[in-house]
Amino acid sequence: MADPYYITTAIHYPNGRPHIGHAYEMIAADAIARFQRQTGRAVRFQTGTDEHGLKMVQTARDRNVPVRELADEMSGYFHEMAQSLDISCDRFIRTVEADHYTASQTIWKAMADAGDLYLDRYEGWYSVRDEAFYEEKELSEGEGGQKLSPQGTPVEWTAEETWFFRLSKYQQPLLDFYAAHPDFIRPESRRNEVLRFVEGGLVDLSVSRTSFDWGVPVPDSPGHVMYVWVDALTNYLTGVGYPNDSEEFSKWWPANLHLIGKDIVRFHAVYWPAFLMSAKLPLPKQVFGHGFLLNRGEKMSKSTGNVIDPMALAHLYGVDSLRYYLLREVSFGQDGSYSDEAIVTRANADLANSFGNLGQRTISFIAKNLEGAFPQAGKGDPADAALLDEVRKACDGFCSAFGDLALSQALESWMAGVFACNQYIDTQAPWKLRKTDPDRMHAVLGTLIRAIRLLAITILPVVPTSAAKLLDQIGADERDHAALADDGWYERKAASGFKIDPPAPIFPRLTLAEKTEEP
Ligand code: ME8
Repeated sequence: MADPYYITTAIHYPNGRPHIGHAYEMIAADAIARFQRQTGRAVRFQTGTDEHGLKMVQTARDRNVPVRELADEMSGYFHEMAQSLDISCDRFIRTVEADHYTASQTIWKAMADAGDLYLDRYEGWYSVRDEAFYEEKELSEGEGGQKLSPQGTPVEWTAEETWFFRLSKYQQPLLDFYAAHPDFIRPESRRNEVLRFVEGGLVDLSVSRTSFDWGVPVPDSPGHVMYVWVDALTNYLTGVGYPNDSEEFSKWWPANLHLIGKDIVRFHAVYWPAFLMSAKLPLPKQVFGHGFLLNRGEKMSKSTGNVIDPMALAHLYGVDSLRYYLLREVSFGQDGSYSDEAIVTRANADLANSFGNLGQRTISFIAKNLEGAFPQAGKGDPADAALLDEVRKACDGFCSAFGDLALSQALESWMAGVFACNQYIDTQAPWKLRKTDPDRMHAVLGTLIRAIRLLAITILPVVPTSAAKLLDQIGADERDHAALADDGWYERKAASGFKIDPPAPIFPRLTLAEKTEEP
C-alpha cells in the first residue's frame, strides 16, 4: 500500500457565515484529497471550525447570544457548506469537542514538561480580528492614529498575567529545519516571508488568557484558558487520534499538507513547528499558503458588503462549475479575483461548450446510430493513435502538475486534451462517415469513447459529480489512476454488451444571473 496521505484545511472561525474564501480553500483541499485517493493512497482529509477565542466572545456579545449558541449555529453553516460543495472530508472537527480538549491539554503538558512554559505578565498589542499578538515594529498607523496590524486590522493594548511559550529558544532550530526542508513552506514567496520573520528574532509568545473563559482550560492553572491558536493548531493532532489512539496517530501523523491562506502562514510555519518540537512530535511535511480571493479585485469585507455567499453561487451556477472555475481561474498560491461574469464565461467555454459538448455529441450519436452498442474496432487510422497519445499526454500533464499543487496549470493541460478531441471529431466528421465509410465511423467513435474516459477519470477530483455521470454513461466503473493505464478496458466493455443510453446533459450552458446586490 502506498504511503498514507493526511491533508487538512485551516479550521474556520464560525463568527459569521462562510464566504467564498472559505469555500475556495475547502474545494482546493478536497480536489487534492480526491486526486491522492485516485493514486491508490489511503487518504485522511480534515476540515472544521475553530470556535474559541476573543473574537467569538465579542461577536456573541454583540449579537446578545451565548457564545456556545453562536458557535453551534455558525459551525452548522460551515458543515452544511462542506456537504453542499461535495467536500469529501473524513472528519469535520469542532474545537469544542471533548477529544480536542484532551489533545490540547496533552500537548500543553508536553510543552510544560520540556520547560518551555512560564508565567509572566503580558503587555502588548493584540488584534482580535486576527487573534494575534504583534510587536510594535510590525504596526502601522491608520485613520485617527489607530494602530494597525500587518493585515490591516485594528490592534488594542492588552495587559494581563499569562503563560508564555519559549518561542525564542526555537529560532535556530526552526531556521535549521527550514534549511533542511526547503519544501516545508510553499510557495517560495511565503517561505521567504517566514525566513525574514524568523531571522529577525523571535520573542516568547503569550499562550494563555485570563480576561475571558471561552477556551480550553490550562491544566493545573485555574483562571487561564489557552490562547486560541494553541488549541486551534492542535486540531490537526486531535483528528488523527492524539494522544489516545497511537496506532491511528502513527499511521497519519505527520500530516502531508496543511493547506491554509497566506494570512496565517506565520502560525503554521513558525508557532506550530515550534510547539511540536517542544512536545517532541514530528513536524508536518508541508504548509502551503494559498492566495486570497478578491471580489472584482477588491478585498471582501462585511463593512463594504461585498462578501460572496458560496452557497448562493453553487445554487446559481452549479457546484462543479464553481469548483472548476475556482481551481482553473486562480493560479494556485496567488490572489485571484472572483466575478459572476468570469464563472459563466469559463464554465461555458471549458465545460459546456468543450468537454460537455464532446461527451454529448459522441454519446448521443452512438445512442442514435448504433442503438447504444459500443462501436466495433472498425477501420483504424494513424490519426486515432495520435489523438489517444495526445490525450494521454494531456492527462499525464494534469497528474504531474496537480501532484505538485499547480492546480490551474493541471487544468490547462487537461483542456488541451479536450481541444484535441474536438478538433478530431470535426476533422473526422463521423456524421459524414455514417453513409460513406461506416467501418471508419466505428473506429472514430471508439477512439472518442476511449479518449472521453481518460479525460473524465482525470478530471474527477475537480468536478466529481459531473465526471462520474459521464463515466456512468459509458459504463466506466474503475476510476483510479490504475484505470488510466488499463488499455484492455474498451474491448472488455464492448464484449460485455453494455449499452449506452441517450445522454442527459451534464454541463448546462450558464447564463448570468440577475444581480440582486451590487458591491
Ligand atoms: O484564520 N480568500 O480562520 P478564518 C481565500 N481560525 N482564503 C481566505 C479568504 C479569502 N478572501 N479569507 C479567509 C482562521 N481565507 C483560523 C485558522 S487553523 C488552525 C486556524 C482563508 O475563518 C484563511 O486564510 O479567518 C484561512 O486559511 C481560512 O480561510 C480560514 O480563515
